Amino acid sequence: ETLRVAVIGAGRMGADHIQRLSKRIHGAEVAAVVDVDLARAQAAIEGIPGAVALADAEEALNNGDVNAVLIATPGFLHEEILLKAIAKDIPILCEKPLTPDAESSWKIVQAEEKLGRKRIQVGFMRRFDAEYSALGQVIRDGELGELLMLHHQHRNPTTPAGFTNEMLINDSVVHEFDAIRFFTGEEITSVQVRLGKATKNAPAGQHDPQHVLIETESGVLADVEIYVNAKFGYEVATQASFEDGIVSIGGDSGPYVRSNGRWGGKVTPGFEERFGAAYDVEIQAWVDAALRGEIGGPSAWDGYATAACCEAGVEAQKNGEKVAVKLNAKPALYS
Ligand code: INS
Repeated sequence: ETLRVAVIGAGRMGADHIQRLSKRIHGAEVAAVVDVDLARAQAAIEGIPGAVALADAEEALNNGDVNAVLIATPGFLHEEILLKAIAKDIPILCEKPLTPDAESSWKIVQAEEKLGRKRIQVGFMRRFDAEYSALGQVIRDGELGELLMLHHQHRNPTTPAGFTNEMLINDSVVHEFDAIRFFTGEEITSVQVRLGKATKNAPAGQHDPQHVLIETESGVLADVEIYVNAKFGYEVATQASFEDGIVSIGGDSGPYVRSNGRWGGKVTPGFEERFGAAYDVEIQAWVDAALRGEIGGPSAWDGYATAACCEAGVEAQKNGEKVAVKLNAKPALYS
């Protein structure tokens, strides 16, 4: 059996997933690529036998050759496609964010609950990064005692056109919200955002960097430096403080070169390089689970809970206060 995947959105992430599905992933093939820009969809299916290019997501979902969907459009377009895909009862991989706000994410959770089984896996790929998963294991094994604090650095070289101030939270810090929930196994209870001195390199309307302070149910404190116009390259790193030790992950790795009176190495340019291997593991886990009728990673509940964190974060950006995260009761389907 093979997943015949419709990839919706042939932009930066979609194009990356199309290559992955057609070259590296076992048990899945690209059946259709959808993009409002049909020429972009056509370019994306080049060299992929049996794949069709379409301009409309619904047409792809109704195509008899399609039995799974990977949604890689911008977040504000996810809700409509998700509801249609849930109605089709097919495996869904939805890139983050699930949707841009808690209310629409809750609608998705409710639609899935009504369906009665988990069909949606949300694209939080950090859980599949070798170092992130190793740190998760250290925390669960308790080998360094209790986890007390998490310090996150999230730095991007630049932002694409149209990246708003809210997107620093909704598109970027959403990854840390998920990572913190993944590490602690707890929900996040509050978010505060402090706006300090800003770089001149940010586009108008964006305050960059920002400092985000987060608390979990048991009182683990986490902070995030989100800095999306950092110029030098792409960097996502975490330092975890335990009772009996400190663990750092995500720093640059070798080769370290000494030459001409200098030492150093190359900085990772973007998320495709930084998380390429994690995306491969993530998509393979999705495919393997989908072929068994299950999901292989974070669920729509995780998408909803992080959306609620983002909503608190965006409010906190505006008022500078510590904002409580409001969550509806977790449906039995997700526990
Ligand atoms: C991207 C992507 C990256 C993240 C960026 C975000 O959409 O999710 O992993 O580092 O901040 O804008």
